[in-house]
Amino acid sequence: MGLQGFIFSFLSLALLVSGQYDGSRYAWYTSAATDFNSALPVGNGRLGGLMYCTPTERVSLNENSIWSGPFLNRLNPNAKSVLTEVRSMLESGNITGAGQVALPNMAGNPNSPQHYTPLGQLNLDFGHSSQGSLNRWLDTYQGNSGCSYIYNGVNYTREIIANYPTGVLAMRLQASQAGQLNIKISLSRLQNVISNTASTSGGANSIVMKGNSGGSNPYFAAEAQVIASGGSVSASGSTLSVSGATTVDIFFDAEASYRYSTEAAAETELTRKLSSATSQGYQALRTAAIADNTALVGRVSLNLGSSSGSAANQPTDKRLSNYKSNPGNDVQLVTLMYNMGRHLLVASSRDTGPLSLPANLQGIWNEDFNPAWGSKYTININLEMNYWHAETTNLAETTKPFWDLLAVAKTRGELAASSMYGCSGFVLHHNIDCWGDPAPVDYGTPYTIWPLGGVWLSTHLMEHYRFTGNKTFLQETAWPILQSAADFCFCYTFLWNGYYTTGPSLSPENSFIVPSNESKAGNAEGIDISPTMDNSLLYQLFSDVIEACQILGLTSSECSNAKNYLSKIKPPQTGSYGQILEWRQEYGETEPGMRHLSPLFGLYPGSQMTPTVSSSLASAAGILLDHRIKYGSGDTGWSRAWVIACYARLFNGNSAWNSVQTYLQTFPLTNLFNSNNGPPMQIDGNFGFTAGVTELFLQSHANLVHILPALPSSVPTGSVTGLVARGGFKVDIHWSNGVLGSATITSNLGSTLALRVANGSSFQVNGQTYSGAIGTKAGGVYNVILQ
Ligand code: FUC
Repeated sequence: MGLQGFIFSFLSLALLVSGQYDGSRYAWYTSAATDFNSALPVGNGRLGGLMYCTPTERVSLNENSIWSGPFLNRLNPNAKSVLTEVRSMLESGNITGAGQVALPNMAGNPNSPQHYTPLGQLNLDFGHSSQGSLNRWLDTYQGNSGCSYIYNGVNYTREIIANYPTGVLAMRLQASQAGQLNIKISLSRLQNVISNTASTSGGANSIVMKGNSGGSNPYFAAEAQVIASGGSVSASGSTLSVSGATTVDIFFDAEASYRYSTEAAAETELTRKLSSATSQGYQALRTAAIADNTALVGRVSLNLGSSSGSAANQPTDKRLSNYKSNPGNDVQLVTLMYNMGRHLLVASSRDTGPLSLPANLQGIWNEDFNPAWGSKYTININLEMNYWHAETTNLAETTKPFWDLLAVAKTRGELAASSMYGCSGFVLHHNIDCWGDPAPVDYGTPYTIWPLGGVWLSTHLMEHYRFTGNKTFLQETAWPILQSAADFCFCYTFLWNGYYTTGPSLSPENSFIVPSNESKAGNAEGIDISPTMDNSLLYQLFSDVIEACQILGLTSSECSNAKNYLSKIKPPQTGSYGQILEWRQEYGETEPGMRHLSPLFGLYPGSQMTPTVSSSLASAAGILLDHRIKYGSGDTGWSRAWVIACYARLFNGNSAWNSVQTYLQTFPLTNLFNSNNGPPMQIDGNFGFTAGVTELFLQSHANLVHILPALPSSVPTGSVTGLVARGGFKVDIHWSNGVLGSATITSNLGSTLALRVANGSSFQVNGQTYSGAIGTKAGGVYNVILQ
């Protein structure tokens, strides 16, 4: 064994022997993964790997542009011709009839776009029949994963890293005694493999697997290169056999046609990345991967105190089960889950060039050729939620793939706007795929005909500017999309009772009971005009356009139109028990505990219903939220995460904390992937959880940097450092006994700083009593303590 190998094994053993992983940082287990939901995820933003650590390892592999097929034009050619008719039916109270005309004539054909598919798996047959003293871990800080176990008196270790700078995955396999590694290595895929060949020619041990989606597009080539020290390697068919080695390193890449115009170009890139990886070697790749990962993940540190006794020192699966009966004992599980949300975003969403792809419904990890909801981009909550914590937890770079896909979808959506609605600008409905397919998806009145998907996505653009102050981004990336989103809305909305109104539309994904005289009374329907969420989205979009115009000094027609339209957007209405109304009238509810909180967009992620902006709307939002919870809302991981954020926005830290605990008792799978209360995994809740918890400690959406807006009484003492507030402020907060100890605010941009502490406490900034917004200097540091 070389010295490096020895040191590595020694470190792994040291972890194993002490059994003391930091319970806020590591997910770890004493048994091998039994399925996808217990295997541990790494990723470099484009390639994903899930390691099982079973005796015969199967690392699940993904490349984020390998989807089920090429772009499908699914636009329904009848849409435009029925639009006016459907609208008039809705206006005149024929709700049932409107749905019956809208669905067959506007739904896409076929109903579904393409879906995300697996790349395949890396199989490692060690010939081991048992695993003693097994230990496996995921480090949410470094972004790597590994395991060790004993077989026949030899300690075996596996480690997987995802390296973003070079763009590869790599593994190191080791035995503690020289010459004890014998491994059969292969790549496999259940469908559509074109070729799969192992070779040792020219001294390079490699397996190359090529495949496609059944047709030629997308096409991909994947390659594993194997370097064995202290043994020999032979090739037969698609398998490489290593015998008598002590250390084996595997370097892996895959490149797909989504990003390359020819197969040859994709293969050239594959060769380039792998030759760079092998010439650096495992240790250098590992060091670079960790440096890159920790530079991002390490920006934020959350400390909510220590768990009681040894609660946080148990393996993660045990902690999850203990937490169900004893949530108060293991506060560090909140911190671990928080850190997991940031690890998973960094692993599944990086700028990998012009056609980067954002985290989909499963992030980047999927081993199913027919995954739940196609593992697509659902854009009536899920993709948005994936990025809620990106800006606030100091990972703004991870949003680049979001903008890339939005730009692709804009081009597609402009054709859809013209074909379906006779409008300029762009329209998206409630799902898109990697090609930005803008046509309506599935076939149901509560979800299919919803034309504001592009508007919701577009509201993220101005948010990015608010956090980063990046004017080049605002001008070059954001403005063309905002302009196009607004152009669609100017054309598509119509005046109804004095307000610019959407329709046929819906309130994702709720339905209501058709009132008497509005056709089939008592039936459940979803299609209507002027749902509250649409109004809130239009309000946000037009406000964003006006803000962008001011910042960029623009005078284009969108700037004046947005002002005109904004003045005619219907404000949220309240109903019989004081609640925010979901629709234009108070329909009977089909599902009082509906998981989507669509009418509360203005509470979170919007700001229309914030207590400091409108106490009456905030209180109506609270009434609806309480009503939803009373009847069982928050019953999927993502829904519960949204609930956390909403209670935090209402400054109700204790209700938010109840939902934090309910979340952890109900939704995490063994590997901490979020679920909808059991498999399949869906990653939005991981991200939403981190976003929601962040809102407890820092908010900045209402022109105020609000420190400790919703501190739960269960976490009286703690700290969080490195969060980001709008206006470009880095914020570190320490609190004890339920009140602010001190906050340190670093101004990145020199913006004006308006502050609020907790429930309006008096405080000082740099020794001066705070009496109103203060000017800051870029780089300036502002210390806040209570008066
Ligand atoms: C929406 C939700 C479902 C699920 C799916 C991916 O349809 O209502 O719960 O999250 O997206």
